[in-house]
Amino acid sequence: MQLLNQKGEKVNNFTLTVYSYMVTMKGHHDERKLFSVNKSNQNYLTVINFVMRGQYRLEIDFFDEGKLYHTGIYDIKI
Ligand SMILES: [Cu+2]
Repeated sequence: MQLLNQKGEKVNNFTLTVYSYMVTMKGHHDERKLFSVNKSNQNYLTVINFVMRGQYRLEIDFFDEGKLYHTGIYDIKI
């Protein structure tokens, strides 16, 4: 994932976490992960395990100096 400011420049000063789960099986394969920042290209990286086909939801929290700035909710079907 890339984070861009309003000028289109990459930024890396946020801390990102993701909470992922299957919408119809909440509690069965939930994961909480921290993103790391790749030093060379500033991309935010994490690994999410999709253990079976179905509907997943990713709740990504964006923290700015420890304060929650935004939560993005992303639905994907595998
Ligand atoms: Cu499942």
